[in-house]
Amino acid sequence: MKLYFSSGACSLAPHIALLEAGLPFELEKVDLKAKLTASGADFTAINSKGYVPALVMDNGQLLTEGAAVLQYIADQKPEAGLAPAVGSPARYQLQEWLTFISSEIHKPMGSMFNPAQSADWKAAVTTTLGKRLDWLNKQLEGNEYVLENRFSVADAYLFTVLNWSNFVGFSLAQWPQVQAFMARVAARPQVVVALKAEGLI
Ligand SMILES: N[C@@H](CCC(=O)N[C@@H](CS)C(=O)NCC(=O)O)C(=O)O
Repeated sequence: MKLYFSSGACSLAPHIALLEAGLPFELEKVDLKAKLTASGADFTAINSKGYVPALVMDNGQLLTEGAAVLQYIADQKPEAGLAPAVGSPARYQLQEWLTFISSEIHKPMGSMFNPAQSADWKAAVTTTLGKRLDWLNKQLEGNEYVLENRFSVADAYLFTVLNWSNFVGFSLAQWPQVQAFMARVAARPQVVVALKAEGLI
């Protein structure tokens, strides 16, 4: 497998998942502005969507969209327990979490990096994100992780997109369970490996 990534971007989640699963993989960094890979290839020729994450699967085909990439990785090593079994009720709950993280947190939090974001737009995003984090904070009461209280690819994704709060001036201080979750995930040995590999710590 080969993961195309950009430091600290949403591709950090599959990077963490690959490490947590203990699977062999290659990494190639992408300059998202220039749309060039570290080896000088045109990234849009690899992924015509032009964004990360993009994973070359073991059969050589490209898979994009974080929620799909994360589930593919988890399913390559079921014994690592990063996703419930396909077809089980818990698997649909994992998909519920991945969809929630993608649409309700990833995209609004990501919009805060946009230099064209107006003050009104930023205020609206901040309000909506606050409601989502109020809800998330309650879900984490008494739970170390979001699904069945064990680490899954949903936690890797949630950690990745909430980590952007450090870069966009969005404090998590109002949500103590969320803050504790971030510290818990950041302390996992394979997460530390991923953060170091991406130059984030
Ligand atoms: N729908 C995609 C969105 C991926 C995405 O937002 N990627 C960002 C980094 S976090 C990116 O590569 N942006 C560069 C661009 O769109 O040109 C997914 O869920 O994987």
